[in-house]
Amino acid sequence: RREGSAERGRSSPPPRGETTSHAAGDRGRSGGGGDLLCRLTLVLGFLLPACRTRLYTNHWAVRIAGGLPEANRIASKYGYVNIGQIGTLKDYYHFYHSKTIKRSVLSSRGTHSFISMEPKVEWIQQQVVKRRIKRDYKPGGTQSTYFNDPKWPSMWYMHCSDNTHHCQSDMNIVGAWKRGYTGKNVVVTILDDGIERNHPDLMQNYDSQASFDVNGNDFDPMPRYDASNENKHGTRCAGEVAATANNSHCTVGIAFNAKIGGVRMLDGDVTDMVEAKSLSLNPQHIHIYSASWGPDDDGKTVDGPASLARQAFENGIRMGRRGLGSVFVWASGNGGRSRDHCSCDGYTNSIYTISISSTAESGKKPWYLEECASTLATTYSSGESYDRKIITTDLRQRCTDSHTGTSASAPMAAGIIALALEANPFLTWRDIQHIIVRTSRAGHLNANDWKTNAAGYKVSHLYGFGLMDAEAMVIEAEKWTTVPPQHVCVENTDRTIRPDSIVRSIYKATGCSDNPNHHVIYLEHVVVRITITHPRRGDLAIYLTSPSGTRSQLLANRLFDHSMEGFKNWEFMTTHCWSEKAAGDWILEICDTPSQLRNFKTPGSIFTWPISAI
Ligand SMILES: *[C@@H]1O[C@H](CO)[C@@H](O)[C@H](O)[C@H]1NC(C)=O
Ligand SMILES: [Ca+2]
Ligand SMILES: [Ca+2]
Repeated sequence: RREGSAERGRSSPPPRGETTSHAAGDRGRSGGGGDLLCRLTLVLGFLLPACRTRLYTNHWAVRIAGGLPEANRIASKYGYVNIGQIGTLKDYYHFYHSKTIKRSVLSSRGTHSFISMEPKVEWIQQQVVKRRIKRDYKPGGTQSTYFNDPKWPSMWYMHCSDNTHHCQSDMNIVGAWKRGYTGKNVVVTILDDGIERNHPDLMQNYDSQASFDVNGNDFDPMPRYDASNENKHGTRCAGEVAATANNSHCTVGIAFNAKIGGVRMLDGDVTDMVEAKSLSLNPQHIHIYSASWGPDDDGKTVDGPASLARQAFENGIRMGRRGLGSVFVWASGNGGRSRDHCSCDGYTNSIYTISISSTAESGKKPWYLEECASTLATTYSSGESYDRKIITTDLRQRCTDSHTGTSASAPMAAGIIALALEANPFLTWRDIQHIIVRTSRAGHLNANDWKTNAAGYKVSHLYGFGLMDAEAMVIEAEKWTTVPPQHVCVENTDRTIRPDSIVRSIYKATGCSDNPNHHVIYLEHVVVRITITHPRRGDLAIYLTSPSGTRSQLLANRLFDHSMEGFKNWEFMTTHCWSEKAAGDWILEICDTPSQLRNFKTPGSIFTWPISAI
């Protein structure tokens, strides 16, 4: 569990296999359709008339490639005024036509409408009037969504700014609700120690088809009760996602209309098979799997999914959700105090999982946080003892305000992703990662390593791309166009690097430009598979610099890692080069800082890095 100290350890070999990705090609997006009006029916207290008559305006959204001069030329040819690019949407322009009726129930006809036949016009949409919803609920709190759940007023991470503590951001969850998204038709399961399915705040959304007891091999995931309430963890995570809203009980889930299930799999021996069964439960029914556990966060373990769990991940992303891909959300780890580094955890390090870090209410780094380059984004959780914690459902039909650690952050992310999946159920597993990269924000999160990569995204080893933003995610999801198929380019360099204190190795990558099926133009994940023999693994630090100059730390020194096993085909992953170009010189640096604990009589090290990546 990623909240306390009880961890499980395994001794399976490190993973290997498929690596890096990205998708080449067109990054165009289509605009949000007029159908939206019908979707925005009930928006928490604001009852909107469903599917009202459309009111057309004399404003158009137009997509034209070729830059501003071309857009201006086309605008004047058909009698429009080009008001300019639509926000940050490249190639999308706001056109205005003064000669049409300002508000009409009929879409506009006339010579200006021939613009749609213009070959350079890729897409055009006359704008329809939408009901204006007040979104300035933040200042003062007078517009705050009101729920009668007793814990609602103290749920700071959902409506922090109308709270006396004045936190800085609340992940805009209420903003997503007000746009009509509360998780309807989305199914989430919690892979953990069970779920109290008859909890008054969970029973309404409980989904037996998203539940199983792998430990007991039956269909009932009820936790095993003992005096110490050891098995409270899954129930706590579940409430964060989908506790019922406004039922006068306990809390409000982030996706309070989602279906929630639980898999009881941590209350017994965890094996590769137990993991594989859990990760592959009912993949045509379950959309999101949330896991807040992993190998020991003791700062000396290197472990990841073994062959069955790997297959479960791969089947999930290929076949789950009818080919759109199961969504696996993972807690990045709680080993901060043991100076653990999440690159040594093959679950968080996997390209198939969305690895989630935590930040405290203040935006400060929590003591348990593990840094690494594979973290995608961050949600709130506990921090110092005076910082507030996470409020959720608890075992024995109770409620708690002390859920903590990255354990609390992963289900929060799962809930936010559920809102985005309601906004657009056709998002693939990679679309979701792209949307998270684009919408998460550095904001007030405190780190000394924030950098902007060549694609313009701010990223940190503490927080990935930053704090998740639910409203920005549903807006992006609504208009999202599926990314092109993933290309995997594996470039092999078998080289041995002489032992030294720092070795630098430059590898000139093409991004597989000679093979159209593998050619990677823009990067998503970059994986470097490394084999190192070394007398003390914890003395190593590894950095990778992309052709655009973005430097990721793939491994940090680990104080407690005295292992002589080195790394055998271990896959280090970084998200920091997201959307950068793949081709060019990659620089791998391995720094060996001999600690006092090192036995100097042991011979030096041999590094090879079959770089399988890009
Ligand atoms: C919650 O329920 C109360 C009645 O107990 C009602 O007055 C209120 O409008 C409800 N809130 C929302 C947001 O639906
Ligand atoms: Ca409730
Ligand atoms: Ca860890």
